[in-house]
Amino acid sequence: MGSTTKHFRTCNLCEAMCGIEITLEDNAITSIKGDPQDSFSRGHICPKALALKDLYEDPDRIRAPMEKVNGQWRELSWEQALDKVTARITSLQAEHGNDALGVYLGNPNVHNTGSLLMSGGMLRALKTRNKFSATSVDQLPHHIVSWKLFGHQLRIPVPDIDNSDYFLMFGANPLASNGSIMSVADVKQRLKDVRKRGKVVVVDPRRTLTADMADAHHFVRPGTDVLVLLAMLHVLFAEGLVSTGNLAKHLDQGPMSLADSFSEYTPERVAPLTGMSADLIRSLVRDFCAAKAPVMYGRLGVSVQEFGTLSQYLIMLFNILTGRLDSVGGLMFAKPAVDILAQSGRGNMGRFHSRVRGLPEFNGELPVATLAEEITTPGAGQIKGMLLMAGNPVLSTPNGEQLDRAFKGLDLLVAIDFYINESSRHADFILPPVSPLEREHYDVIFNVLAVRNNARYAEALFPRKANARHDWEILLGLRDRLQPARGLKDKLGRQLLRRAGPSGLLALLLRQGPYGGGLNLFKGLSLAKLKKSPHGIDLGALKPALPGALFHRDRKIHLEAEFFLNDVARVEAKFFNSSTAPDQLLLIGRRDVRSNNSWLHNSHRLVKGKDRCTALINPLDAQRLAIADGDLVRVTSRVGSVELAAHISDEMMLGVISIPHGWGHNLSGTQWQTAQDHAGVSVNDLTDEMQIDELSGNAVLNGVPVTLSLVAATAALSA
Ligand SMILES: Nc1nc2c(c(=O)[nH]1)N[C@H]1C(S)=C(S)[C@@H](COP(=O)(O)OP(=O)(O)OC[C@H]3O[C@@H](n4cnc5c(=O)[nH]c(N)nc54)[C@H](O)[C@@H]3O)O[C@H]1N2
Ligand SMILES: Nc1nc2c(c(=O)[nH]1)N[C@H]1C(S)=C(S)[C@@H](COP(=O)(O)OP(=O)(O)OC[C@H]3O[C@@H](n4cnc5c(=O)[nH]c(N)nc54)[C@H](O)[C@@H]3O)O[C@H]1N2
Ligand code: SF4
Ligand SMILES: [Mo]
Repeated sequence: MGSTTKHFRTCNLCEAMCGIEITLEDNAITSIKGDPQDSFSRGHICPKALALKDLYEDPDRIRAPMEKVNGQWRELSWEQALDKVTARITSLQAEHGNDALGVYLGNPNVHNTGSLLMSGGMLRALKTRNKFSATSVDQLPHHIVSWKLFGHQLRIPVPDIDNSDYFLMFGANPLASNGSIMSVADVKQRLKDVRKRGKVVVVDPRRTLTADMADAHHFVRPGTDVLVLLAMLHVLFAEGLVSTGNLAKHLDQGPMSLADSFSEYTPERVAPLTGMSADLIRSLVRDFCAAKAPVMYGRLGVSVQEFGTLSQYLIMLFNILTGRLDSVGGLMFAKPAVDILAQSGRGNMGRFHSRVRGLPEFNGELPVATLAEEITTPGAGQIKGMLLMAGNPVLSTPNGEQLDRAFKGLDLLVAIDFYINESSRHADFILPPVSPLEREHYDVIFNVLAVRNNARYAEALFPRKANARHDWEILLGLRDRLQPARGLKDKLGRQLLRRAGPSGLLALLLRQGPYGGGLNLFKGLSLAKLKKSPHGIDLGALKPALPGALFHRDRKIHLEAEFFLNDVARVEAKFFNSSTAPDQLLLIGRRDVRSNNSWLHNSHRLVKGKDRCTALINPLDAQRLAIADGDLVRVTSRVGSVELAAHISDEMMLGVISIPHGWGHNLSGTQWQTAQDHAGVSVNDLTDEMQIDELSGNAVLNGVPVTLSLVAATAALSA
């Protein structure tokens, strides 16, 4: 008889932090289930959790460092690989300057405890200003709003979903995404509970799964949320509904002076542009204000549009002016056990600008929409080499095709990744870390954004093999070579850090954190206690946290009207002084619960079945263009065109088309067999790198103008 063991941990694949129970028989995974005893997720799980097993077992996963020589991959030892990469980076920077090396950090870094806690020194050792990340195709507006208003880019409040009775949601589909900037496992049940107390209302150009279960769903024309929000603030002032309540004492200025900014934006004026009637906009405000514990939440659909930052500001302002920030059932600040805010930069903006287009840095990073031109435009400071860490920007950033060509022309590309993806296929070196189950896990970031305070830690399920490396070990290995220790103290410090590893740092941070015992080793939350609590420790509901949560020296919320509301001039120019071509459709994205950005398509169980990379269009648009369900259509934008099957559905707003991102696995040289069989096309071959939210530099991925035409009818295709 073989041995059966159970292992409990949190799934690190998305922001929901589900507790899972993994069963091992003779050291092989036989099941992954939701852990009903988990203090946070109460047994919830989604189909992606099983991909953790697939990732671990995947024969396509790279397990040894590799170098491409004359177009052929060959394996290296870790010593050889790290030495060679260091030599190449050093000579590149010696010849062309430090900024000639660009870095791109992808999304999985924030789901990786070791990378989060240990990468700082390595990034500094690279001495380059050309740092980019997935932040600027995602949540950059949220950081800017929190940095300006609360004094720290990570001081982001989240909906207190468990106590809310009116949940007004713009541009989010948590039933597919499992929640974002709102870590909330089991979101479906939690939204059902909101409905029992009151209402869930969704504003989205598509009737999504979330919209389907809501009390009301309203179509909005992509990219016009800013107009709806300006009008909602207009109504708030015009109808005397501003009521900051307890928040008043925390504001740096009286809010009534802001009224003028919204005076022009009557619901009647914006209605024809947004597709939402004036009556509807008024009723949204009135219903919100009539509820006991309402909250307004806006997420990715709002962030990645032309007025993403202004829109996120207006959502925050609306919550503030109705007294819904730091209030039970409103937007609240979490109190995580690891106070990562104390350990990280508060934010900074515009200290330098990108070389070619002059876009501002935020927190030391430049907008990724400018990456390709920084590689292809000659001159001092041109990027000649790239380090990709857990990212796939060819599929995930605007005008991916152009970036793909740019990567091809680089002198050096190094990827820290366990797959050869559409971006790392151009690499000279691949440095593969272990897969998620081979490392310890604690959610350092997502507990900052959790709807309930809690702490969970899991050790590696499988110890890493002797010839494998953790991400953090790769990073330290490169750092030690690029910037050798200076003096004995530095040397000892580095040895200590390496020996401590992520869990050593975590133990310290938990002790120093708000629930830790500090110097008293017998008191408070500690790593040892977490190790003895496989289902995690619940640290209670979110609690009001002002003014302590604020980082500004005066301990006030800064309304920063000038910085944000100056952008209204751009709104005026865009919507009221220009016209759009009549035959254009607006393109938006979409997420599916069985997909995760660009990288889980190598798991057969997640990609099998119906093709999910389709163009969703409204029946009337289809009729006008003589397109039938299943027909092959061509979608064209300023930057490119793609061909894929159309799927006709009245879940789409008229004039809007939706294509999911993360597909397009038909490029040669990648190393994922299954994904290639379910290739799809990349929507980011349509999104436009020149279309950005000018206030932040964030990419515009929703509301991209495209045209649509029939390539071949299904009948012809099957003939
Ligand atoms: N059009 C459109 N584009 C979008 C979006 C959209 O909605 N529409 N969404 C955007 C958003 S929100 C995001 S976050 C980005 C994501 O964009 P990226 O972060 O660029 O891409 P991912 O698809 O997450 O690719 C992650 C890579 O990391 C590797 N990886 C996974 N785990 C680890 C690990 O632990 N260590 C290392 N070293 N590597 C690992 C995977 O193998 C994969 O190759 O895409 C953005 N792009
Ligand atoms: N299954 C799955 N889960 C994921 C991911 C994944 O790829 N797959 N990715 C993870 C990541 S990195 C992130 S950042 C989160 C994102 O999580 P969410 O913020 O929930 O993002 P989406 O599911 O893309 O939902 C965005 C919604 O915005 C709508 N939308 C598009 N344009 C507009 C617009 O102009 N106005 C309005 N009001 N709405 C608009 C879209 O139709 C869509 O329903 O999901 C995470 N979770
Ligand atoms: S929702 Fe799915 S992918 Fe996200 S943490 Fe839970 S099980 Fe993992
Ligand atoms: Mo994201």
